[in-house]
Amino acid sequence: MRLCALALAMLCVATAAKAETGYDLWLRYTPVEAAYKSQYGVSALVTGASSPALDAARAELNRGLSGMLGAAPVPAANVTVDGALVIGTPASSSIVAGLNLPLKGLGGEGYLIRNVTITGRKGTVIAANSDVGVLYGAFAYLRLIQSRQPITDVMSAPRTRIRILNHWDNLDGSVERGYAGASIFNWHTLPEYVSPRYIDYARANASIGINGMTPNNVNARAESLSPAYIEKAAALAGALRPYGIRLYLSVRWSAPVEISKLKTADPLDPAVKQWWQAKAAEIYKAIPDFGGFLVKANSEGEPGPQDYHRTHADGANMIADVLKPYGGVVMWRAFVYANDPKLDRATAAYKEFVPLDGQFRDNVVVQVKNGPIDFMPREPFSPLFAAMPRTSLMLELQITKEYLGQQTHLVYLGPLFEETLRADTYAHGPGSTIARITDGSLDNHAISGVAGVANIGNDMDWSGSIFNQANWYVFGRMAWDTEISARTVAEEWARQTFTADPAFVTPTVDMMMASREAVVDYMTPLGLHHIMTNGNHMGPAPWDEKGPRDDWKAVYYHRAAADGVGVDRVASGHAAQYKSPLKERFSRAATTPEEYLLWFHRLPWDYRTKSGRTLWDEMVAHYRRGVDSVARMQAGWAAQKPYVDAERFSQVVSFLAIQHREAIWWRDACLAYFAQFSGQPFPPGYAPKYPLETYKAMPMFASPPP
Ligand code: GCW
Repeated sequence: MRLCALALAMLCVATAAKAETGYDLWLRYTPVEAAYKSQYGVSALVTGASSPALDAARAELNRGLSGMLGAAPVPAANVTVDGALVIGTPASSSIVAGLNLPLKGLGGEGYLIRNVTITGRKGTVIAANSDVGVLYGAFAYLRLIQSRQPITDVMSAPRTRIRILNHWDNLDGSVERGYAGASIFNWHTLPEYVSPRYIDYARANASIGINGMTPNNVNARAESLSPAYIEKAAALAGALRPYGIRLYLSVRWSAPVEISKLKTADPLDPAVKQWWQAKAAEIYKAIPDFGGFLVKANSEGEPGPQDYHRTHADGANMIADVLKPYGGVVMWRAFVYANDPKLDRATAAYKEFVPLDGQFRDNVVVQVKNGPIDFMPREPFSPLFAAMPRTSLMLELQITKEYLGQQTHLVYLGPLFEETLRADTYAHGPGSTIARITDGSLDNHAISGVAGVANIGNDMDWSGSIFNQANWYVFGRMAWDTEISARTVAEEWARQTFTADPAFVTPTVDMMMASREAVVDYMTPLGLHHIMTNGNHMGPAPWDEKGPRDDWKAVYYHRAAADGVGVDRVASGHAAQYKSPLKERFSRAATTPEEYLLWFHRLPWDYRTKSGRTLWDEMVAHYRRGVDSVARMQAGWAAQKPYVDAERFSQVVSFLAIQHREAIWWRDACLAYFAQFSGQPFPPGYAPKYPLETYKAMPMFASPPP
């Protein structure tokens, strides 16, 4: 009897999903169901010459296949059995060379997966022109198995050259706008100790095609360029190199003054240029494949060439010339806005950068945030994208969700990234999408790229929540393939991260796809923006009118009063920064897409929206809808319990509860505030629970009970 109970208990343990911390991300490699075993079986792994990237590919295939199929494939030098997997380049493998595969169009990073017959045996080949291409192919092959898709012929090459994570990590281990713990980069223990976590970080990035990273904050410290830190960075670069990931550094413009006591950091001063030349020589000696510099200059108080009455182009070009002999690039950020109360912040970057078009060296790429202000839940795309045809432009996206609920809110960013990439700028007529500007094809630029502000920290699950991992994932997949759809990527991710069972995947992906519109609705509907708490950017504070500068106060961004709400950005000249027909469209409220209504226009509270409701009633409806969507997400997730291990399941349950409470907080605080001006009553049953003063008095991170 006792034995029987024991056997039953053991059976239960064996069948219940194993608790997971999330550390393995989407690279879990759990066993495939028996029905799939024959479909994916690999008898032998056939490799040629070895190299760091090929060894990484082989190690990953062994790890993945042994996890999923129960045993690692037998290593072999030749194909002697059916079911062999051959990997390599024409240079590293005579078998690959002999297959005469169409590798030409794949460039230096693309790959091909193909079912082939070799010496009469059926097998599969993963081939590329470079070793790192083979590594990308190995990850794609494992992705097919993990997501239970058939191994059919695949050819894929990245559309962009630089696919880079920007970590806003400080040297002391803190992370600016980080919600996933402290930095994973430990500058204290580098260079001697290369944490195994760096390798897992590299694996995760390579698996989604990311090929660059800056480990230090754009609000940079000069110390990053000191000899000691260059040595530390070199050790990190060495760990990432086999995975095709290049290290770049954020640099502080005044570093020559701070490190070497130069009198100036004027880019046209010969001594300053010499300093950078010597610094570049020192860096490239330690890191031969160093990628280049990322610069935040004359932005939010950071030093820059304008301190010496020089332009952004003067600054960028000087260091570009220094990096040129080594093949390095300069990523110069366009996130600038002067402290000028008369200037509309949304127009600022355009005004400073467009006059410089044509003046930048060909190894400078100007890095532009997706929207004109700052990573809001929704913004129109930045008009800069269409206005600098003679400059390489990179798109900067934010993965870390500074303004979209940070750690806990389940917001899948795929739809936001897709909306940006597919936006038509009309730079050269219809079809001039941000994707084609970012990939360099619209104006034939050699440098192209996408940067993502990372959401990675030393939390066990890397990203602060399981669903935040999807945002890291979709960033990489879309940087590689700017045309891939957000839904396709969500499906891939959900299948690998949880299970390929359609009963789980379909509702989960639906939930993810709806989540971005939900956050827009409960935070900033109808083109509202920047109405969050000053400083931590977390909760609602449309009433905020404190702070050293006008454009850091919430009231600057909505100007609610009895006569209306919104910013007249036709008057400010912002609408006219867009190309026709957008500028005409955005210049009239009636033709402006309603999601941007109050971004471009200041309208009376009784303005009739497309639904026939007044602007006030429409605003109330959106805020309500946002909260209702989160309630639906909670109910939907509750039904997924049978498919997910308890640990990850319950994290999502708890975080959705926080999100629901905070969505109500956003809705009610904002409506209580705007109601003072609207002059219209709440629709019956819609009034916020507390008076405005209660919302205003909440301490940090606290919201009133719903
Ligand atoms: O989004 C804002 C952030 C700052 C950040 C800045 C930038 C790194 O609030 O923390 O600084 O943008 O992008 O430079």
